[in-house]
Amino acid sequence: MRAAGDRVPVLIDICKNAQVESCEFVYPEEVKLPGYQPVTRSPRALLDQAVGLIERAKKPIILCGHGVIMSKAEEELMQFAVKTQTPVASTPLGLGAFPASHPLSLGMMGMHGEAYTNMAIQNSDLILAFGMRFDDRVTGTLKTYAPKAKKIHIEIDSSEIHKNVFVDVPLVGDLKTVLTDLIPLVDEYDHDEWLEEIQGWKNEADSRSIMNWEDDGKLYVAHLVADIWKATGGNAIVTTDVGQHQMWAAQYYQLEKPNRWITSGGAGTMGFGSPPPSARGSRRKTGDLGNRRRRRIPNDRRRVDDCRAGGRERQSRHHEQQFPRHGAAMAGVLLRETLLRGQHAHA
Ligand SMILES: Cc1ncc(C[n+]2csc(CCOP(=O)(O)OP(=O)(O)O)c2C)c(N)n1
Repeated sequence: MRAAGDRVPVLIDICKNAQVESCEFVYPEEVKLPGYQPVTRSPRALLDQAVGLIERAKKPIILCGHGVIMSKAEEELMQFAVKTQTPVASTPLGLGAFPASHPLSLGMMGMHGEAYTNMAIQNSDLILAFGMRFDDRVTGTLKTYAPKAKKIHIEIDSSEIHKNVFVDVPLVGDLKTVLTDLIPLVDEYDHDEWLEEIQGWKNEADSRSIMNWEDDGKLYVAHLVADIWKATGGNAIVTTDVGQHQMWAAQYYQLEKPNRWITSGGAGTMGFGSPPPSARGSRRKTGDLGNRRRRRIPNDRRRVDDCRAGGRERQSRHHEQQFPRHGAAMAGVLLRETLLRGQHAHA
């Protein structure tokens, strides 16, 4: 399936005779799976329906999921958002697909997301869901989820359509292909009033934000993560385990680019934080559990293992031994030490 272009977790079930018999193995040049023929393009009639909804929308919002990164559709997302002046909220795994510093970026949505982002979703009249699956961590109670919004869902996995949230226009296909088809069909819009309304919620939230607190001599994780973000110029590859520190990293490490955020999503098991940074030498793995690709990385990109205070002690000796010679382990140790010192300072 990976060779066929999809990058999802794959269960390999090896039957008994394959385990005990022997044969000549030739690696196939082209993989053809009769039972796996994903649709990559949406029909024009459905695209036109989507265009109609986009045309009528006064308060549209894009929900950007991991699918944007898997489909390599970051550029198309940017083109669509800018052309239609539609703000972009991100799922935890979609972070980095749209630059956090962009004026249309609303950051992370959902249970651990920004309140103003969730306000924008709840008050929107059109949701454009790009490569995301309306997980309960981003929707909350489905009965009250975005009640005024029409919904367009672009998603390669047809089993996700109408699964959690009923949508008005399902566009099953590869996001990059579907957006490439859709962008020329939509007009340019400005949604100044809507963007101002969101800005009002954002200003209100900013006035209470921990990021705007005066330095009172205490160490706050939000400030620490933001300082690491500044010190690394936002260019580090950030890996996390599962838990509160993961959400802090998601909230305060402002990602500008994709594939620098290695964290587990729906399959969130504690212990995830150990394998990614322990990839050998200066190699890295990118993406979610099912989306790991090894690549050489330039030495100037530092890894920050944001595993929280004390977390490392629980990890196995086996993994300890595999930490790379430079980079992540050091950053992880520094962060942990600083957090521990911070905790002691509070005690
Ligand atoms: C294997 C496993 N067991 C339990 C959980 C449920 N769980 C999610 S976060 C968490 C606490 C994690 O604590 P820690 O690693 O110290 O990180 P923190 O939340 O303090 O940042 C637990 C028990 C899980 N996700 N995976």
